[in-house]
Amino acid sequence: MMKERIEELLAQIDGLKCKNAKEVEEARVKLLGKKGEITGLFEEFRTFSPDLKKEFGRKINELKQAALAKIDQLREQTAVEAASEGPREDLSMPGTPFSLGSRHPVSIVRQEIVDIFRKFGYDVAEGPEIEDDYHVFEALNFPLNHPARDMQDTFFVSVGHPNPLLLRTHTSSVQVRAMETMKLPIRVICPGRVFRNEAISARAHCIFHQVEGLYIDENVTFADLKQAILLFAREMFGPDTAIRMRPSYFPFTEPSSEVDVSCNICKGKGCNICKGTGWLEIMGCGMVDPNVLEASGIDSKKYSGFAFGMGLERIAMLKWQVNDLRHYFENDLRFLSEFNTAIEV
Ligand code: 2NM
Repeated sequence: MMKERIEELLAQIDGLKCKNAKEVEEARVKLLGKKGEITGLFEEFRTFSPDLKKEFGRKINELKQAALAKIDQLREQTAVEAASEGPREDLSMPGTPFSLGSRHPVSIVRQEIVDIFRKFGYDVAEGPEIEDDYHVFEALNFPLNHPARDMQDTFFVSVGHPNPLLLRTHTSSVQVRAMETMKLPIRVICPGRVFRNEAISARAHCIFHQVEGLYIDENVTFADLKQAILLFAREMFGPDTAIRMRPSYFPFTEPSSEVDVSCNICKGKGCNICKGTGWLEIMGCGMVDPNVLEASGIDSKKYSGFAFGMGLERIAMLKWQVNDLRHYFENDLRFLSEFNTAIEV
């Protein structure tokens, strides 16, 4: 009786066919479910004498394995068939549109500036945001009592150390590292994020972005600086742009200068963006102080150079008339989506 049932079921399993997953599940329940036929055989088997158990033990287990294997195989087969039989995608339908997003205004101006200087032959260098006092102040000719070295102005990471760690207040530290390591002549542009301990307002923020540049070679003069900046300003703000330089002071340059570009909104006539002056301040610059060159091991008798630096938030403010620095950091989509230069993919 047991022998015939097993053979019958084996034949049934062998010939089992299912059209879909539901039928496979039904077949599984019928054979192997709680009240299934094979389950029933196992219950009967348990009551057998040791002799009969010996006779049927292997066969009944083989039956179970055959059923499991067949169910598995049918499951796979019906899944594949279901996938290929389902309603086909209508390839003539229009795609689902999704928004690509846009670039941050600070990223846009950084890219523009970096692209212009790369075209002029400058390399791009980056450096650490957590710097040491030496690369941010000492090597840049900041006297020990300079206010920038004060806790009020700089975020310190470690104090009570001869060369404390701090968040860089300008990217000039990257240029110091360039002077220490690069072969002369040096042409580098250093974009990066900088940190100053300021109360946050429409006109000040504790985080902002700079691009600084440095050129060192034999016989570099202030005339070279002026020409480089004029060419940059024309590329950046349009071919009719004029520049003017006003004397200024930085610890790391001598002489130093502030650079204005002609206001391309009112064409120099005077408007509320240039506050009626016809000029917009865009950067600081100067001839690298010999002390700065010597600190990084460059012979200031043989070499000279110029350096410049600009704030990206400020330039983006002029370009798009952004009236509050805080917009740049708040990630409000109503602001960010104003700069709809699609991301290049
Ligand atoms: C500025 C203005 C003027 C500057 C100087 C240096 C270095 F490292 F060469 F000394 N880097 N950047 C510099 C000079 C930066 O930003 C307003």
